[in-house]
This record gives sequence, C-alpha cells and structure tokens, in this order.
Amino acid sequence: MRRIRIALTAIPAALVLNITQAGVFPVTAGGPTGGDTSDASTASLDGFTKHVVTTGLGNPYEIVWGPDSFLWATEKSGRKITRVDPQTGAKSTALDLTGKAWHTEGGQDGVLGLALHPELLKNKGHDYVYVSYTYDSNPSDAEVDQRLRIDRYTYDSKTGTLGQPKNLIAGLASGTDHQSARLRFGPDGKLYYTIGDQGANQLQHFCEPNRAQWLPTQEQIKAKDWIAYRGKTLRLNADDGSVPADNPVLNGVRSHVWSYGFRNAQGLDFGTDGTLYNSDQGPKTDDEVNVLTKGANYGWPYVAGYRDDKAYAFRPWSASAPTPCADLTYSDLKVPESVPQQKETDWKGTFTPPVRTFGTVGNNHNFADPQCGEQLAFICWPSLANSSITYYPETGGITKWRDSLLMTTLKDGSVYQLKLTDDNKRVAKSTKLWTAQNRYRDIALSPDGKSVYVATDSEGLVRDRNGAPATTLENPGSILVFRLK
Ligand SMILES: [Ca+2]
Ligand SMILES: [Ca+2]
Repeated sequence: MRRIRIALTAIPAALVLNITQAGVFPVTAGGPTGGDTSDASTASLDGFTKHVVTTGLGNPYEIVWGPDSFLWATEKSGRKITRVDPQTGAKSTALDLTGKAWHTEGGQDGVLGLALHPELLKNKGHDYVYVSYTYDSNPSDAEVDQRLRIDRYTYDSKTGTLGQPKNLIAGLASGTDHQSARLRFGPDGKLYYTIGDQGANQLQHFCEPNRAQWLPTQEQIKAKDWIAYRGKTLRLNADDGSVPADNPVLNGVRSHVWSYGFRNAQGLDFGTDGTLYNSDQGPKTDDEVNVLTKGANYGWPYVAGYRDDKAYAFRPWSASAPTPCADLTYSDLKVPESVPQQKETDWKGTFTPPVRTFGTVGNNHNFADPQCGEQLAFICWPSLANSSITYYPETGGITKWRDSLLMTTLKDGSVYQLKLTDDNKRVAKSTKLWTAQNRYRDIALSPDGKSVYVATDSEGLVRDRNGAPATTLENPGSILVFRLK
C-alpha cells in the first residue's frame, strides 16, 4: 500500500496541490462549519453495521453495482477496472489500463469515470461499459501531454473482461487538478460527464485563465478543439460520442456542453423522475448541490454558492496589471493588489443558484486557522470537499432515506444524507450519517437499498477529530459497507 509520508510543516508544494484538487476533509468537531450545516447531526453507526468489503484498491474513484451482483470499481491510481465480489471481497481485473492510462502520484488523474449500459448482461447486444481516463496524447515525446478520453468497452461475461474498445471522445483537457470525472448513462440514453476547471487560477495553474465560463465556438467544435469544455457538464451520444441534436445552443453554437460554470463537480446522478443533480466543490467555502437543467449557467468562477458577496470574490490572477501574473507568487490567503477583484454581484449574467450549499460563511471568517498553518490551510477551510452524490430511490429499503441524495466528502470524512423536498428539486434537510478519518469518494447501493457501499481514497489529507490535518487513514483504498441492521 502506497502511503504518503510527509512532515506537516514541510509538505511539498506539488502534494499540497494535488491533495487540494482531490478535495479535502472538513472539521467534524470544533471546526469551521457554515450556518448551512447546522442541521448536520453528530455521526454514529446507530442502526447500521460497518464492514470492510475489500482493501488494496488503488484510489477507487467510481463504484457501481452491476447486474452481475458485483461491485464495479475504477482504480484511479491502480489504472484498472476491478470487479469486487461484495460477499467475499474477492477482486478480479476486468480491464488493466497500465501503460495506457496516465496517473500522476497524488494527482486527480488516472482511471476515473465509469458507467454501465442499462442493458448490460440483458442479452440485448448492449454489453457496454463506459470509462474515462487520462492518457499521454504524445507518448513519443518526453513531455507528458495529459488529455482525457471516454471509451466504450464490451464485456465478455465468460472471461469477466472488457475488450473491443471504441473511442467516443478524446483530447479533452486533463491534468492533476480538478478532473471531476463523473460519468452517467442518462434515462434518455445519452452519456453525461462532468469535466472540471483543471484548477485554473489557483496553485500551480494560477496564471491560467479559468475557462468555466467560456463557451465553444463553431470553429473549435469543427476542429475538435475542446479547450472551452473545462468546467462543464457534457452530454454525448452513447454510440459514437457525437453531439446530440437536442443539446442546447449556447452563444449560437451547439456542442457537447449541457450546462456550465463548474469548478470540480465530482457528484452527478439522476433521480427516478429524471432530475439531474450534481455536487460541485467550492473553493474555501460553498460546496454546492445543484439541479442541472439544459443550457444553464451555475456561476463559477464569478460566483461560489449563492450570488451573495459572502466570503468570496473572483480574483483572476491572469489579469494582474501592471505587474504580470508571471512575476507574482501564488497565495491562497493574500492576493496582491495588482490582481483585479470582481464581486459576485458585479456579474449580471443569468445565474442558476445551487439548491444547497455547505461551508457558507460570512465575510469576517478567518481562513488562516493556526491549527492548519499556511501550507495546509485548505484543510481547515469551511468547505467539505464533497466528492460524490448518489440518489436514494423511493423504493429503497431504508424508508426514511427515500428521495434523498447520499453525499460523500473528502475533507470532512463523512457521508451525508440530504433529504429532498417533495418536488425533489431542493434539499430539505442535511444529516451527517457516518464520520471517520477517511476520504470518502463514492457510493454504490445494493438492489434492496439496505447496503451502502462506500469507496475510500488510498492516501491524502483529512481532518482528524479535532479538525487538524492528518494523513493516517482508517480504511485506505477500501470499499466499506454500511448495512441496515
Ligand atoms: Ca455554482
Ligand atoms: Ca457566494
């Protein structure tokens, strides 16, 4: 098991960067919680048992319950797709992408999104599995030109392996920061995919303009130049990756873009009624849950959370003048005067607000918590680093959870239940279910809804019970199961 060993006072900048992107863990006690999390109750296992299903996974990223009654998992750093027997924990490799997929140690890149065709193993000729992964687009060159692709594979149930890859889209932006990378097969038969802002305007990419508000031009689409797809939800035809004819026309152009203005949307799921939810990691504050609609703009980087001018203003480092950005040193806490500031309310664009935020604080919040120091300050920030959402259906075996979203977090090391309102369009109540010194990454449900499988990162920073940074994880690289007693 690969572990990150670091002195907390001397954490390498690159590691801080990568872990920041990967999301982080919020404080569970005495830590910075926003007013909006006040109804989150103290975590306990009340009514549930907890078991380790399997360990030794290389940063499992997406887990899905398959029609073969196995858990299917992508391993971000393990560079493969693994099937896990939920009864025994036995693992078998369905697809090994070693040598094809690129992963940077500690980075958010690797084998990421996973979706199963709804007719997989139904004898209808649709035994398809979809995966997104990062690759080096020019392997003959010494430099790594990281890009991202989405491929369709065909499953052979006799051998338990995936083959016959068909590329749906390639050349998408990629890197070590803000990959997002949730993949869903929609009820409309289309593929939906979240692609992050790639960490532009922060950390090692602080001089790169953030493109989450950019919209593609017709010329770019024709040239398959996907530069403007950063910070978007994409919608693709599942058979060949082309642009669906009913995708929105934005700024006169129809493209793969379904909705836009996102930072690092690691959560994406459909409700039974077709409502599409996402979760988006906030910067220091304002992790979001959104209801996505066709063509809508969710505000980032002009707005974090609500358009309320609370504790966030857009500071585009690339626009620094007269001192050029290249002459500046990045800081999360002290932005130089030469970097312009745009208040959230200065932006007058059509904005779709989140349906819920976490870690929303007022303007007087002190982001320099001595418990974390400057280099690990992000661990103490109010944001939770929400890392996935899973719709809990109205047929689920845990009655009080019906029509909820289950949300995992990284910094907060917690699983939340977000009860939806009757119209399923807002979050009525947030309850913290379970907390441990883990980075919780994704959830899959058993068909009866009584077993909740939770994947954990293999490494990274979390908040300990006092809210201080910690690197020792209770269950690294695992799938856990919480089962209703
Ligand atoms: Ca937003
Ligand atoms: Ca705001």
